[in-house]
Amino acid sequence: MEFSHLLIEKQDGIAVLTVNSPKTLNALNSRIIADLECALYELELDAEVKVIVLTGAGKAFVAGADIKEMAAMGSTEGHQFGLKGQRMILSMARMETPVIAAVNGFALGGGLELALACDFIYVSDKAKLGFPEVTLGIIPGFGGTQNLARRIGSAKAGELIMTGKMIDAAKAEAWGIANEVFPADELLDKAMATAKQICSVGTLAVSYAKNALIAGLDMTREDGFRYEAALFGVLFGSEDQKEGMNAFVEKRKADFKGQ
Ligand code: DAK
Repeated sequence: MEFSHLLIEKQDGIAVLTVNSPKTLNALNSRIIADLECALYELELDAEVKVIVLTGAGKAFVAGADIKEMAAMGSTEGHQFGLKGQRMILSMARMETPVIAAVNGFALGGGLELALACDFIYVSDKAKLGFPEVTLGIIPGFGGTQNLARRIGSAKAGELIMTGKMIDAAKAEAWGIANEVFPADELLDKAMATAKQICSVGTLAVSYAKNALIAGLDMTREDGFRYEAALFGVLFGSEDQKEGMNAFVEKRKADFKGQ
């Protein structure tokens, strides 16, 4: 399927999904939100794709939801817009395929929420992150209050969300929003190298690990342990587990099939 403001490039099990509307700093309008949900679903169903790298064209990752579109909305349209965005964000958590955010520039508001919905975030040294919603008289609405507080705690999340200020890449890393900062011209290569590493390990194990990590966040510790044990057990019925362990014993490289 073709998407007017998304680019998809696939190579060796990795799909690079680029939000491509640089004139408006990749701001998320209803069309782009719907297309992103569709594209992610399509990539999830593609057996060749083991990892997705999400990035933006030009100087922004995504500078937020489209303020010009939102400015004209009434409450029904605002509600529909919010539901659409939340559905896209929630569906990312349910995906089996890991998604790495390569934040190349501004990740603001809905853009930061999109990055936070990825499994982890790499940032360029040019990136600026923040939740400017309060400067517009609103609050984050694509799960930002929940996902950021879970990631870095309510105090730091509160400082970002209640002030609307932007932070730079170094602070994003120090605060635990970003895993690592890279020079801008190396960001994509670094994300691709990590994606390649993920492609080389047990595909089924990766998706179960993602599932355990995300589902466990909403469980008690004990329920999380039980859930982890159940998934652990299921993997012992998989070909990947046999292949991984046999390859170790036979001193050869494992050839995982994701089954
Ligand atoms: N929306 C629409 N257009 C945007 C945009 C945005 N978020 N961000 C930038 N643009 C457009 C600019 O208007 C400009 O277009 P023209 O004027 O040339 O037509 C073009 O992109 C280039 O931007 P600038 O000229 O401003 O570029 P600068 O480098 O000078 O500044 C900037 C970059 C990122 C500091 C600045 O553009 C900026 O402050 N942008 C707005 C950032 C922002 O406030 N983002 C948060 C948006 S609010 C909801 C759920 C979620 C949300 C809402 C509802 N529900 C549940 C209902 C989410 C809300 C948000 O994300």
